[in-house]
Amino acid sequence: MNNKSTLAKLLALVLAFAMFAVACGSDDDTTTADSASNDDTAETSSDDGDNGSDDGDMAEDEPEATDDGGDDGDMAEDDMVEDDMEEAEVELTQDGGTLAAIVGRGELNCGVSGAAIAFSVTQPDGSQVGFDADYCRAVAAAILGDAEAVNFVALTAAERFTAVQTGQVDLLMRNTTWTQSRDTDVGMDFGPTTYFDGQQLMARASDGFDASSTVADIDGAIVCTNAGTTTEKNIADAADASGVSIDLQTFEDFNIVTDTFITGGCDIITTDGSGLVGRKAEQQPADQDWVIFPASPISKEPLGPTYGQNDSQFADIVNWTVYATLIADENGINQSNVDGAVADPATAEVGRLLGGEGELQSLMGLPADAFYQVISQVGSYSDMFDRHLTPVGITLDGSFNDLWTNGGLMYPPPAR
Ligand SMILES: N[C@@H](CCC(=O)N[C@@H](CS)C(=O)NCC(=O)O)C(=O)O
Repeated sequence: MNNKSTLAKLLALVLAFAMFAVACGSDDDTTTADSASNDDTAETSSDDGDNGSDDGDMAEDEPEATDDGGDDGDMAEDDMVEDDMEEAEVELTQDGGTLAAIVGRGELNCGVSGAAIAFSVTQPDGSQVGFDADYCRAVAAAILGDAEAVNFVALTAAERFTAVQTGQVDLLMRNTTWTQSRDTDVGMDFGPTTYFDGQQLMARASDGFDASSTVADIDGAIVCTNAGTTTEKNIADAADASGVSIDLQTFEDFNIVTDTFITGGCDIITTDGSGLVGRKAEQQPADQDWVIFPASPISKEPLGPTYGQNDSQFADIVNWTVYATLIADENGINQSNVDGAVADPATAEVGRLLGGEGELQSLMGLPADAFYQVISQVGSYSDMFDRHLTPVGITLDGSFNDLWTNGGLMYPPPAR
């Protein structure tokens, strides 16, 4: 027994040394090994913080082959695997099957809120209207050539991540903030931000609030929001930081949050600034004056597409659909002039983007004219913004959501 365990320890030592030697074998490997060990450290501390939650464990239990293309962690082992295993890794990370599933069923399952004014609102006939709903349509247009081939699934904030993890939805477009824990612990990946938002508060002017109010002014207030959001955590942190005590009440549905505010059950409601602007535009009673503050939001809320982890083909499709809507704007192309642009592209990039010579869409399994279909059937980024967000009073010009050429944060990579 003793001899055996000593032998096992010796073997483990030799193996560990061999792994270290391989990891440090070349400049490239050293770089990767360093970043791998940094990743490992980060993962360990995040798991600790999470009290070993199932989600964190699940991420670790994932087969190596589906784990971020093998880039993070265990690089040395990766170097030692046989060639055929490396090929298997590439296949799995290139195509997790989502595209084939969508094509097979003939529609995209897309999770939305259904109650987020200007982003996705369920209509009496069951259809969805809004900026997020249009991004679902854009992805359907890219994949299936039909913007209407979407099965919308209305989800509360608390329901949404399970719907992605279980594959109930292929894509989630639901005012969802990209955060570190959601991206790493919960089995999901995030695409490019489609709306740079930030959390604010809304109160009645008759209670003494105005646009210059701050979190320091809300001591003793009943503050309401919806459960399962970044919002509830941010406001608790902000109240602590400002040394005020609040009565935080959470509800499953933001419609109930707003109704409770209207009838006086909440002094303050808080969520993404865009949500407050939408609610004020559509629901402020004639005898109330609602004010939004603080002028500078209390958090960053980068909202965008969310999908299941480790399907890089589908991730590419969603990401480049978003980029295509922005590249169109960079080139002055929108729904009304895209046909002229296809017939006579002003630049080589426009030609490639819309399916002409040198097009790149086929490389990700899409029809060559996928992004022409997106712009033609749904529109460019500014088309969608103007259709849904401008009418409730949200401004594009000069905001974070403007193109980088106008001083904003929207900077799509080149279609090359
Ligand atoms: N961005 C935050 C908040 C998302 C959220 O739930 N926003 C509200 C207000 S815009 C909403 O979508 N309400 C509609 C609903 O609850 O269905 C998050 O990802 O946690």
